[in-house]
Amino acid sequence: MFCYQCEETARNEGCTLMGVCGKTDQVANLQDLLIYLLKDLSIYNLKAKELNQGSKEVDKFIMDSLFATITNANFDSEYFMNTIREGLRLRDNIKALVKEDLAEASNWTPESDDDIYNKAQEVGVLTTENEDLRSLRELLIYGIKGIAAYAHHAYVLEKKDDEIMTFMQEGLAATTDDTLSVDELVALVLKCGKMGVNTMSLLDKANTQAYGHPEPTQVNIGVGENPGILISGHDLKDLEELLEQTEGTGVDVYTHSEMLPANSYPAFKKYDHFVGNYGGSWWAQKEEFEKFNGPILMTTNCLVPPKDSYKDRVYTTGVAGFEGVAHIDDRVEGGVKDFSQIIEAAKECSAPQELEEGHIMGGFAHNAVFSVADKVVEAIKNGDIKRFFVMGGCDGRDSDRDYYTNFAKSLPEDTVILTAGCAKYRYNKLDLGDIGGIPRVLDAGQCNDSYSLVLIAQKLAEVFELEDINDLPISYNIAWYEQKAVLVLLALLYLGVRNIYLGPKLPAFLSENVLKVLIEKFNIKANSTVEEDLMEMMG
Ligand code: FSO
Ligand code: SF4
Repeated sequence: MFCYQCEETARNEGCTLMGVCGKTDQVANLQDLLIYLLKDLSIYNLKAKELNQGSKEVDKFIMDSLFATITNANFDSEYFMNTIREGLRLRDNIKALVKEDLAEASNWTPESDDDIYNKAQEVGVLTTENEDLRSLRELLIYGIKGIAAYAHHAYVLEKKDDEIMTFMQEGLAATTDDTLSVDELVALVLKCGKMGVNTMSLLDKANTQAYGHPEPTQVNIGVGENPGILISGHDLKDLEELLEQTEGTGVDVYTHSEMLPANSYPAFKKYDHFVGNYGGSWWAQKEEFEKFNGPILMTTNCLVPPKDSYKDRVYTTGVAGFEGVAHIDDRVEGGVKDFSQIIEAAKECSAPQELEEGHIMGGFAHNAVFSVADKVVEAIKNGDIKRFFVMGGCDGRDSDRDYYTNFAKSLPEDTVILTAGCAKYRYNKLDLGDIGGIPRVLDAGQCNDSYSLVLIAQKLAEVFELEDINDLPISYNIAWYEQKAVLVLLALLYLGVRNIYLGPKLPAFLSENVLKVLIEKFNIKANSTVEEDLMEMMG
C-alpha cells in the first residue's frame, strides 16, 4: 500500500505498512483499485454523455465510491470487494453501450478474488512516476473526493446537479491523460475549487430548505438520565429519521463531533429528546464512546477503529463501514432507514456518563450572521472589531494541534474567530467572551459550512465596497486533516483568497514544485509558531 491523502500520514511521507488511521494494507489496495476503475468508468460515462446516453446509476456509483475512500469512512474489505464487482458490472454495461475501447482498465476482467487482490497491488498512487504529475493528479482526486462527499449529502436531500457529477468524472478521467500539461492540470485543480463552491452552495440549499436556517443556539454539553444514542458524522437526513423514530421511546439522542451543528437547525430543535452534544472531535472517540454507554451511529467518515469494549455498540450506515460492525441498510426509494435495532439496543443501556456540563454556542451560519450584519459592520467601523480570523477545517490527534488552542487564546480581545468543521473543538469551550453581544467564536457549522464563511466575507466586501476580498481585515489560519478540507482549501483559492496559513503540516502529497506554484500564485504558507503567525497576520 501507499497512501498519503491525509495530514496524519506516516512520517509525513506516506503510509506503507498500515494506515495511521487504522486502514489495513488490503483495504488501502482495494481502494486504489476502486479509484482505478472509477477513472475508466468516468471515461466511458463521459463518452456516453456525449451520446446522450450517460448513466445516472454510474453518476451515483462514482460519487458514493469516492466518498467511501475518504479517510476514516470505510475500513471494510468486503465492502470494497463488492463495490469493485459492481463497478465492473457497470463498466461492462456502459462499454457495450459506447461500443469503443477507450481505456486501459476496461480490458481487465478478474476471474477470482485473488485476481482482484493481485490487481489491487499494481494500480496505486505510485504508478505515476513523475512526482509533480502525481502530486497534481492526487491533489485533484482528493478535491474531487471532497466534492463527492458534499454532493452525496445534497443528493440524499434530493438536490442533484449534473454539472457537478460530470466534473467529478472529467477530473478523474484527466488523471489518466498523459498529454495534459502542468498548466492544464493546475487549471483543473482550480476548477475543482469552483465546483467545490457550487457543491457547498447546493448542500447549503439542501440543508436549509429541509431543516431551516441554523439559528444562534446554546447547545447543552451535559447529559440526561435516559439511555441515549450518539450520532456522529455529517448526514442530517439520518439524524432526522433517527429523531423521528426515537420520539416517545424513552431513548435520547446526542450528537458527536461534526454532528454538533445539527443542534442549531430549527427542524431538529423541536425534539425534546434531542439533548445536545456529547464529547469533542472525532479523534477523542475511543474514550468518549466507552463512556457514552449507549449505541453509536456513524453516518459518514470520522470513524476510528473501535475498541472491543464498545464495538458491539457501534453501527455504521451509508458509505461508512467497519468489519464486524453492524451496518444499517440504505433507505429504499421513498422510504426511510430502519433504526429499530439501535433503538431496541439503547433501551438496554444505561444513561451516558457525564463528561462535562454547560453549553457551547453554535448556529452562526450566513443567515444568522447576516441578520446581525448591521451590528457587525458598526463594530468594525468603530474599531470594536479589528480583525476576523477564519480558523475552519479539521481537528486531529497530534499534540501539535495545541497550536490552535494557543492561537485562539493569544488573539487580541478585539478580534473574532469564524469557524466551521471540527477544528473548532480546539477552542470552542474556552471562554473567549463577546464583543458587544457578538460572540468571539462564530461557529458556522460543519466543514461544508465553510461556504457560510465565504458568503460572510463576500458580504463584508460588498458593504465596505472592496473589490478584492483580500483587502478585508480577515486572516485565514486553516487546519486540515482529510480530503474535504482539501476541497475547502481549493474553494478558497478559486475565490482568490491569498495568504492562507495552512497547518499543522503541509500536505505530503504536495511536491516541492507544486507547492512552489501554490506559493507563487496564492502565497500559501505553512504555519509556524503562534507568536510569529499572529504578528504577521495582525500586520
Ligand atoms: Fe473535520 Fe474532516 Fe468535517 Fe471530519 S473536516 S475531519 S470530523 O471530516 O468532519 O470537519
Ligand atoms: Fe495513512 Fe491517512 Fe491514508 Fe490513513 S488515510 S492510510 S492515515 S495517509
